[in-house]
Amino acid sequence: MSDVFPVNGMDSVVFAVGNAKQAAHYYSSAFGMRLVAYKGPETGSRDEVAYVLTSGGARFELRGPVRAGTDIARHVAEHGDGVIDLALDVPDVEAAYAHAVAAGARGLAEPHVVEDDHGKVVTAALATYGETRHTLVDRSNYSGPYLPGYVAAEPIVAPPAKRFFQAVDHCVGNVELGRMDEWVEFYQRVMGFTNMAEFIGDDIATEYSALMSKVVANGTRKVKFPLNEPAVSRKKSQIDEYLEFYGGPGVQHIALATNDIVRTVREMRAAGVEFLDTPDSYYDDPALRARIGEVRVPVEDLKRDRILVDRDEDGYLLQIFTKPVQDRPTVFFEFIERHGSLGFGKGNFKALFEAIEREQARRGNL
Ligand code: TYF
Ligand code: FE
Repeated sequence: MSDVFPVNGMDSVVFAVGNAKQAAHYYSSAFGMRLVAYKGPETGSRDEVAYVLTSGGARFELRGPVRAGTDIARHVAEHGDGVIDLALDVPDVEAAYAHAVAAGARGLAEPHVVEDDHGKVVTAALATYGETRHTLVDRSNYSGPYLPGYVAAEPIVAPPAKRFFQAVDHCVGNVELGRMDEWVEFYQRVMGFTNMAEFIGDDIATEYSALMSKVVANGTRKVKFPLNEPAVSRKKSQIDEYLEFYGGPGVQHIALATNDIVRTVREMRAAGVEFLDTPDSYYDDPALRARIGEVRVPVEDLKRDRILVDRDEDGYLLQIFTKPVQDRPTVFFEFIERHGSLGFGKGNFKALFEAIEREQARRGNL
């Protein structure tokens, strides 16, 4: 079968933030990322600054306004800090864009070449849920630090001896009530993505999650996009809380792949990152030990660090979730260490959603 929309992987996750200078420091000192590129007034970008940071193959761009009246300033005023672009690395921007637009996607930028002394980059952009976009990027003929217009930059603080994460595992979107299936269908039609087995259906929703979720992925499963919608239930859904405070649909969480979640969590906690708490009862439940069998870390260590564990037919995974990383109860991160499992932690949904709801209640939003 031929892939109608070949994708190599995530190119970068782009954030609009109110104070990019301080955000760059946070992602350096607390997430162990390395500043690699910059643009701003000093480099001829008069209205906007951008800091580009990497950790292994994961790349974040933090864009901030230098003055009022810019699009980034408006976005931040409306949504707070958030993700504006899940940029995709594609081998053929022209073909991908043409396919997407023919399939009904809204084009935001036609394919075009940007170039400097380091070579050429081809990009185009498509609209997705809310004000989020997918820029399509082919940088295979480019050797600069990021894109034309950006200059190389040095790390803000000394990066940790071992990086805390090495890739973006999945990016989750929250959409309005009743719209999830439309967006699943969008990714199927526009990008040829297919549904993955894991989903949160009506049954789980009415029992405890107050949300429904389906996952779409590209052919190689390198790019995975779960999509959530609120479920009608007695309590206010965590998705409704997000939609209210973000001011519409948007990216809910970015999951980052680590190969040593214990070290990652310890070092990030020491740097002041807040993670969701999991009750002792989760670890003391004999059913958990029976369900997960042998994993590489003693359950006592998982308990100390509040790391969740799940097993399915393909293997197991370890995961943990941060609290929201800005003042609004919107975007958060997940860290995930996979050992064969291709899932998203189905066995943890109950404990996870209870932990999220405790936070919601503390904020007065439940
Ligand atoms: O990405 C996932 O599917 C898991 C579980 O609001 C999850 O991380 C699902 C919905 C949600 C928070 C986490
Ligand atoms: Fe996730």
